[in-house]
This record gives sequence, structure tokens and C-alpha cells, in this order.
Amino acid sequence: MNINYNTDGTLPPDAFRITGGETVTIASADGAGALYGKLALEEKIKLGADAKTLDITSVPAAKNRILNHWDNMDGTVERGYAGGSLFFKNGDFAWDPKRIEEYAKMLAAVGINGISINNVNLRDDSRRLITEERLPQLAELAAAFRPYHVRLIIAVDFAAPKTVGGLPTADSFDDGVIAWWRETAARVYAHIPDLMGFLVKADSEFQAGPAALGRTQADGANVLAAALAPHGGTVFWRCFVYDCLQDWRDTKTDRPKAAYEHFFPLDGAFAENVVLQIKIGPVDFQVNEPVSPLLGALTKTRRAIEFQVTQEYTGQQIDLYAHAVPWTRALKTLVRPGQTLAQTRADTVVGVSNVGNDANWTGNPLALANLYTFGKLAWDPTLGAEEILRDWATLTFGNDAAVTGTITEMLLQSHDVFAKYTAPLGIGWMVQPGHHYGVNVDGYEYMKWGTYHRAAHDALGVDRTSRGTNLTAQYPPEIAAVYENTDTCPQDLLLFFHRLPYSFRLKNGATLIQHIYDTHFEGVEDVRRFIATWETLEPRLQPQLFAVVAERFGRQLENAVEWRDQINTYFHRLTGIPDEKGRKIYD
Ligand code: GCV
Repeated sequence: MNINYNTDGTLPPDAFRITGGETVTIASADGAGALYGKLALEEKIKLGADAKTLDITSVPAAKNRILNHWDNMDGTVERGYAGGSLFFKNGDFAWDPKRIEEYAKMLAAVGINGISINNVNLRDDSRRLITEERLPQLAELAAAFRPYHVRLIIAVDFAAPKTVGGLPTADSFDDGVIAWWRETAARVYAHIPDLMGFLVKADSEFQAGPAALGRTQADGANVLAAALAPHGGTVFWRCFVYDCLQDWRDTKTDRPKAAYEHFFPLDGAFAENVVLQIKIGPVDFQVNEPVSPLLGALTKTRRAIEFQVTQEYTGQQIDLYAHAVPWTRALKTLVRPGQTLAQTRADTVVGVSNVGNDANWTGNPLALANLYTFGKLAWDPTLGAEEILRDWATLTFGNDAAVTGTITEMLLQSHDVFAKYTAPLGIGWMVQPGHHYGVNVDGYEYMKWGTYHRAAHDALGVDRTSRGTNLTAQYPPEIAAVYENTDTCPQDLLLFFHRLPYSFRLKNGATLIQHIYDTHFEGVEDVRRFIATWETLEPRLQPQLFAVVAERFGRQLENAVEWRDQINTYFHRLTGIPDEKGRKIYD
């Protein structure tokens, strides 16, 4: 196939137009657009399109489409489930140029144009990536990504003027600190002129920040922004700020309110080159959460929506879990009157990477669907889960309709199945503390992290309505009204917003307790069905691929059984209410 590349300055950055014919024409305003156009053409052809009749204009919805790696320089990956780091080992850089090139191409193929490689939880060695001793190696890595238009971002320590620079303070109002950040930015940009910017986790889970120095989040972000501005760099400032030393006896403090409380009053106070990076839900990537109220509320500050591609609370790449369903639901959720999250057009979309140095990238090969989904939605947040997953399955497994159809269907069901045996109705946190895989109903109940279900003999959940912690007041009144009322609150968020008696009747007529029993029994049966379905594909799949996934399904079944039995026993003991269907509950 002949391809003709045209420059069309009327197209926005990164956008492309493909016009089919004997010679296919790809028009774009820039080199990135030309690359995306070429990769999109390859994808369309693999999906069965006829190159002669193609007529596509594609413009990304978000300017910055970024992956954050939480990789440590010792080679481990925080919340990583696919082997070690692609970039580091034993306190040093360690990367395979071929692998990085493949990775860069894979990212470009889904439109990702930014990557941070080091964990936002800074350790001694990674704090020093911004020094002369490390920058030459970092610049080599930046050069490896550059041909694919993927730009590097560095996660930095807010206290770096002290911890790296040896200054007595990191206070943003100190002249020495201001100068230090300016010099640091100049040094970094001398090595990596196209760096996208700095990523900062400040005042969050023991990372340093401006609050401890009596300054606001805006004071803190703006000093870095001023240093980066002359170089065209951006500060990605995370909003994951909450009290991680809460006393469980305190029922007034409510963690999901924290990001809004810290950042909404500062709307408009941030420099032009600051992007506030906000987790998609107000707590922490639980299975079912509402959209963070802060995402809809900010109107004078640039926003990034942060998704967690890696499956921390969602099965750790053992249990089958496609984010496509909950993410597309979230993007379709109203966050302002008449406006969905997708329509608010955040200029930055971030995903926490699920990739490691395992040969198949993601440990569970089916988890690669999540990276694909992330890139596709960052580019076009109006896409549907089914089309994304079907395309991914076709690109990955070829045109055997039985295989792609079956895998697409399993992926589409996977979130609801996982929610059934872990977190029905939006209750969260019943996980093993620390590593977060598997059930532990009270594991986080008496902890300092603000993560409570407050199950009692008569009722379950936290009342976050106006009668309780009033989280709902952080949403516009029309949206708050939907969450306030148990008749209109989406069922999968019922126990997120409401404290309800076990006798509460759901729309299908089941009581709350019966629903808990039913979903936990069903979840296990659904996993058995997944296993049986996967077995039907054995003759059509590569043996190794079949076996890797089959082994993970085996572990998923054990996990689901454990969740079912512990949850059902816990609530049966607590309430004394029997299962109407008389199934086995262990007492
Ligand atoms: C990088 C959760 C995770 C932490 C993570 C944190 C964050 O709390 O458990 O591992 O730290 O989120 O997003 O900063």
C-alpha cells in the first residue's frame, strides 16, 4: 500500500486525517499526527477495513495522554503485578533498548504521549534523578521514547531543595528555594529539552508538601510552575491529599470529602502550567465509586483525570477485570448540570501503568486490554466499552469470531462479576491490608486510613448524604439530589452514599442482606462459568497463552470462594438472618 503524507496546518496538534484510495493520504499538522495516522491505518486494516474507502479525521480530546509508572529504582514496582521495572534494577537504570522501543511503539499506537517512569512515592535514589549524576542516563531514555512522540515526565520530591539541594527549607516563599527550582529546571531541560514536566505527590501519605510549612497547595505548585514555565514544562500536581492518620472513632471526618476540601477553595489560584491530577473516584480506585466531585467542580484550573490501569484493588491481574465498563460508565456520568465527565474535556488524562518486565507485559495477557482501553479513552472519551474491547480482542487474537466474541463477552462481564463477590452496592475496603488482594472484612475497619464500612448488627455503610457526612453537598444540587435519595441513587453506589438496614428492599425486591448473600453466591458461579468458557477456547488458542490465563482463573476461583464464604459468614453471624435460599453458610 502506498501512503502519501501531507502537512495540513489547519488540523490541531496530534490530529490526523486518513483519506483512502489507491494511494492512502495521511494529513497532519505535525510529526506526531503523521505517526498516529500511520498507526491508526495499520490498526484499521487489521480490523478489516478497506484502505481504499477510508475517510477518518481523528482529533484527540485530551492534549496530554500520560502513563505514570510507580517504579522504584531497586527494580520493584509499587502496585505492580507484571514482574519488575522496565527501567530500573538494583538502584540504577537498567533497560533493554529493544523492549523500550517496542513499548514506545505500543504506547504511540494507542495515542499515549507522556510517561513518568519513577514512583510518586520518592525514595532517596529517585529523588536524585534531577541531578547531574543521573540526568545523562535519563536523557538516553528520553531519546529512546522520542521517535514515538512519547515525552518523559519526572516525579519529584516537593522537599527536594532540602533533600537533594541541601537547603535548610523547601518553603516555596524562600528566595533560595525559588532559585533552586529555577536552576534545577534549567539543568533538567539542558539534558531533556522536550520534558513534559514534573509530577508531584505532595502532602499525601507522608510525602512532603507545602501544608506542613503553612503554605497552600497553590503556593507549593506555583513555585515549581514558575521554574518550568520558561521551558514550556507543566506541573502535574496530585490531589490525593487526605488525613491518613485518622482515628476510626472519628465519624465526622470522611475521606472522600478531602480532595475537594483541599483544592476547590483554591480554584483559579494555580499558574497556567499547573494541572491538578485528580483520581477518578473520591477515595482510592475502589471497585465502585462515584466520580470525584472535584473533577466537575473546578472551572478555573486545568484538570487531569487519573485512572488506575494497574489492578490494585481490582484483582491484581490474577482475577479477570476489564476497566472498560466502569471507566466508560464514569465518563458518561453527569458531573455538572447537563454535562458528563467526558464532555468537561479535561486537557490531561493519566493512567497508572499496569506494565512490567514480564514477557507478556501485564502478567495476565488479558490485562493488556486495560492499557489499550486507557489509551483509546484518553484519545476519545465517548467510545463504548464493547467497541474498545472487541477491537482489542480482534487485534490480539485475530479474526476468529468465536474467540474474539467470547473473550469480548467475558471482559465485558468481568467488572460486574468481580464487584459481586468483592464489593456489591459500592461498599469498599474489605480487603487484606497492605497488599490489597483477597478478603478481610474488618482489615481496614480500625485503621488510620479513613476506610470504614461501619457494619453493625442492624445496618451497614456510611451515610454520606446531608443527614450524614454531607459528601453529597460537594456535587451540584441536581446531581446531589440523585445520590441523596435511595430511589434514584445508582444501585452500585447505594452503600457508598447510604447507611442502610439489612431489611432495606432493593428494586428487585430482595433485602439488602439477601442481596449480599445472592451476589456472593452468584459471583463464584460466574467465575466457574468463565473457567468453563475459557476451556472451550483451548483448541483455538496458543497453548501457553491458554495455560497462563487458565492458571489465573484457577486462582480467581479460590479468591472468589474465600470472599463468598468470609463475607456471608461475617454478615450471617452479625445479623442472624438466614439465607432465604438455604445455601451453605459456614458458622
Ligand atoms: C503510590 C494508594 C496506593 C499507594 C499509592 C497511592 C497513590 O494509596 O495504595 O500505593 O502510592 O494510592 O496514589 O499515591
